[in-house]
Amino acid sequence: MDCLFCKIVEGTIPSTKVYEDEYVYAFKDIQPQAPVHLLVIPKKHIASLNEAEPGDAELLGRVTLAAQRVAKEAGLGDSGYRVLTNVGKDSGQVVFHIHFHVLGGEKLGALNA
Ligand code: IU
Repeated sequence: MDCLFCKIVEGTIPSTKVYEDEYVYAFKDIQPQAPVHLLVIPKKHIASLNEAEPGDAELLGRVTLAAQRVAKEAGLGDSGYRVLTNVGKDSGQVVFHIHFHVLGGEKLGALNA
């Protein structure tokens, strides 16, 4: 499958990894929108939240908890942070492998800014 994030998981495209387990991979965004900007993804290819199925519930729970983990490890546990996933064209999603942005390290702007 020609998916950039699948290739990052496989290691054929380099990334700066911050966390990995059997199900989840997390790395630094190459164009950070905040002092801390990480991406947390399931290793399984799911195009977006729109394509997630009931059987993905546990996996998405793992991804969410990994987002908490990398945020805390980046020092954001007390200051707070934002976790978001873009879904489809109106959101601006450009990579169609579901990913959760973890943003923080400064006071973040309004959600739809
Ligand atoms: P989006 O939610 O699909 O819009 O976000 C995709 C993100 O993937 C975006 O923040 C890019 O900077 C980031 N990214 C990356 O980290 N490494 C890459 O090789 C590519 C995009 I292409």
